[in-house]
Amino acid sequence: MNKILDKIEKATHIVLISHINPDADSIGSASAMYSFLLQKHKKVSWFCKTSRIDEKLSFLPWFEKIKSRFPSSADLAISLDCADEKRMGILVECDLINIDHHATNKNFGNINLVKPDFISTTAVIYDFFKINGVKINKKMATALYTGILDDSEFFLSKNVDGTTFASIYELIELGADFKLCNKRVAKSVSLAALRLKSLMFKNMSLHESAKVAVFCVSYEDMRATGAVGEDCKAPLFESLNLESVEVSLLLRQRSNFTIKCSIRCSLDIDVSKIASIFGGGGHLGRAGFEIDEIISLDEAKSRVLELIKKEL
Ligand SMILES: [Mn+2]
Repeated sequence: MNKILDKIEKATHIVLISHINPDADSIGSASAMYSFLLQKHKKVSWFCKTSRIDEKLSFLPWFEKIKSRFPSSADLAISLDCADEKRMGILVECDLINIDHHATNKNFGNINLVKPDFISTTAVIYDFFKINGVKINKKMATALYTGILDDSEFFLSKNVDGTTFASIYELIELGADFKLCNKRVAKSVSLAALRLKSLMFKNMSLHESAKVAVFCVSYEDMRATGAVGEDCKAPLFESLNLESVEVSLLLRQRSNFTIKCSIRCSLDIDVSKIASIFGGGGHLGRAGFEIDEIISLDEAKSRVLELIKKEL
């Protein structure tokens, strides 16, 4: 742990890295770290390769500081919630601290703080702050709460336990603006996201006696609705509530015609094994990967379905 504080102490310009297509956990982690590094009187930058970030996260402290250009003068980088190096979207040449909670993380940093049994990267950081006696202000508490809220699927995921609620209680005591977080992250939905959702459910197909739900989202669907990649997540989760469904698969075509895949599962199937075959990663019930070959959504669907069938 102190190796991390040591590295931070010695650095002059630190860049925080949120992953490509960042979620609330990656943005929340970096936001809390940003405040912490300012407390340490460090020069801080925040890098995210994705230039169009979900607006609903813009209430998080320092959000406006996010840049899609990597600062050349940084002498230390900290990656947050990046399951693998590729997720950073850049080849980091300076020292790197890797903070994450994905079981498939291969410890690609010079220093690694990777805790697979933690519900979110924000939970890892909260623990790090507590162990090291860091003063957690309201901004930090709000950012940490947001990551836990989203990665725990609003406190409904399988790995939620008493520790999760204890942390939430403490963060609210520390001044987390949880009502604002709930409103922005859990309650508000854009018209584009709602339109995408209706399209996704209209085109959803069921396989293996309706145990597997599959969504194919074309680039045209994304363009027509104006939705962002993150907007596919809610319908994907919701499909697991269908009484017969155990596994849900999303295949989303990107503007360059590569395909982004996400798998969610309500059983104890290690879907990250499937993701690993394609060079991706994840956790027990959720995984993601990319198919870099230019193939049709139908072709991708049959390839991945074949692998899912083997796991069922
Ligand atoms: Mn996460």
